[in-house]
Amino acid sequence: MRAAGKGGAHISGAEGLYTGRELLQAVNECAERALAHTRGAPESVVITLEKLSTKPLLLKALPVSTLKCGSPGEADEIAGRVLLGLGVSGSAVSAALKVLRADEAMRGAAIIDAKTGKRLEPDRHRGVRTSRMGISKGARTALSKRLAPLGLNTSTVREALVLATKVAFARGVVAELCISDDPGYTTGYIASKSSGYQRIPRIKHRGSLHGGRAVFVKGSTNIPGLIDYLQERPVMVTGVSGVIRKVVKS
Ligand code: WAQ
Ligand code: MG
Repeated sequence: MRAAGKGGAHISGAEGLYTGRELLQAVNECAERALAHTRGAPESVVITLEKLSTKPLLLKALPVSTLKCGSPGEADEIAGRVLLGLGVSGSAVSAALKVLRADEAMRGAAIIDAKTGKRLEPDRHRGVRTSRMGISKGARTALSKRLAPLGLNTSTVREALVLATKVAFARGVVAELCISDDPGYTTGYIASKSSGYQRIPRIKHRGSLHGGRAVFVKGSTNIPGLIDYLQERPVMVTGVSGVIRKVVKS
């Protein structure tokens, strides 16, 4: 689903993989979400349905943890520190934060060279939209069971975890940094195959419309290949990892 406001400005998007009757329910939920979005009323909503022509790649969801963070300023420091530990340079983190904290949110993610901080996606206005990922019924039930005791069993968290899992398993990806563009949602995350999905509370002030995603990649990455994987390759999360109860110090 894609919902846009005046002049095509990004309001909301969503994607998933569904079978049978789930599909109609998903279409309904997408329409509802688009029409009642906190970023504003859309001028257009486009819902596209496509049949998969290849079997999805099956992945286990990244483990979830929550870092201790008190403010957006602290979040930037934490992001710098955690990402440096994963091999992302200070200049690459700065380049990412510039995009994620810009007034106008992109529809997709910026792709950034983890060493040089150079933007690598061909369309810098749109970015690259990760699509064709979903979660099996069994994994969704298992995930809900693990997230519920922590008050984290929301579609926002579940969908972000599925997306982050697909991105983390891409060839060449070092890490991902995300800030929601919803004015009422102030938690972001850092995700990677080695560190899992680390939530960062209070990464932005309530009410702000900025947000975005940055995917940090090794310099040697085949960018067209990466974009093809992110946009086209169907990925299904069919298993879950642990959810760490305690807030962890970064
Ligand atoms: N592919 C690439 N980039 C995307 C996609 C996608 N499918 N969906 C969103 N983005 C980019 C786009 O620039 C948005 O402006 C930005 O990310 C934020 O999207 O554990 O809600 O859907 O508590 O607002 C993460 C924390 C929530 C969840 C993320 O993102 C938690 C969220 P949003
Ligand atoms: Mg949003």
